[in-house]
Amino acid sequence: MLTIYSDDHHLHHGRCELMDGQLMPCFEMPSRADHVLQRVKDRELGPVQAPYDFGLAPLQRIHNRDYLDFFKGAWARWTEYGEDGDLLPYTWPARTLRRVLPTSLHGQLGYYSFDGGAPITAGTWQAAYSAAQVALTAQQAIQRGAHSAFALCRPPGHHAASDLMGGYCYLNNAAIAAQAFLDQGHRKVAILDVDYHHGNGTQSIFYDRRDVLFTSIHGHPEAEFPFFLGYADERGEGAGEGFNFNYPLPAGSGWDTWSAALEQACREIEHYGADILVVSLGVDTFKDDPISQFKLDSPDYLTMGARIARLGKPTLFVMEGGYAVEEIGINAVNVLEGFEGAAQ
Ligand code: SS9
Ligand code: ZN
Repeated sequence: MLTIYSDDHHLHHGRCELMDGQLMPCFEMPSRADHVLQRVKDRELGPVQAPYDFGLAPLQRIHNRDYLDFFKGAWARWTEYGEDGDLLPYTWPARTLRRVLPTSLHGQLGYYSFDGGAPITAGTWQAAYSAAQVALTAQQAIQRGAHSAFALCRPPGHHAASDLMGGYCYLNNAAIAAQAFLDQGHRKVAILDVDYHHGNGTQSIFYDRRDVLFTSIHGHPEAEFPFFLGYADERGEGAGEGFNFNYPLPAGSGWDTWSAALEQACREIEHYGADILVVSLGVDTFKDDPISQFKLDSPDYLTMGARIARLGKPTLFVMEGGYAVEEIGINAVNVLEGFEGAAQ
């Protein structure tokens, strides 16, 4: 399988995040992607190529122009204050407040984010832009006839909505790639989000559309980030009604529970008749993940990949979460090897 990768992800390294009342080093760190790349090479998964630059237009198909402008320019505005620490929001337009766009940097940052978990650093825009190009380059490989490809993206994307950052995510790499497939002539794209956390950004982007089916298996939002989306009764709206499927599972879920949900998601994807499958590949479902509560073990990821392959669709894998840094490479590449072993 072809892997697309860029070293540009190193340009994004958030310093810390709030965890249990303390500032901790960010769990979403550059070594994550380095470990995955190393495993791709160790296992001789296939060639590793740098991304092409498709520019801003495919990003603008998913993200609002004002949001992209804000994100691109935020760091320069921050340095004008003489600051060089991470730029983090601290006030959001929650209930009772107005959804106005203030003029101040921090007001705007609150407007364009939904949590305090997406630090902007000097290189965040460039790293996130590059991650989107990685996804688009892998998408192009499939468009040109490859049966599968792996976009080794970092920072991840599935929590990012059309004009919101959060949960370590800024640009929704999977959504940008899914839209590119549609723009290049495909009619039905299915997204399968296997990250431990609900892909709230991806769901919201496609919620009122039927040309993208969104399915997600994740920790129940009653108890887990992002808390305010990802419930089973969210089925889509308007033209998109019936094209959104959430499978929230309790903490402690292992492979038996998880794979039963995967069966249901696969049934929906088959019933939908997708031309293309985009997998939001998070491996924070692993038993030793430091911020998650599922119990999948490394061999389970081989089985996961094999099951996905049986759908028989051209498949784009887009890297999302996974914070057990030592094992992230093994687990992510196991999915890809399981897929290749079972794909015809
Ligand atoms: C508090 C926990 C916030 C956010 C998780 C985002 C996962 C992205 N530090 N957790 S896949
Ligand atoms: Zn996650």
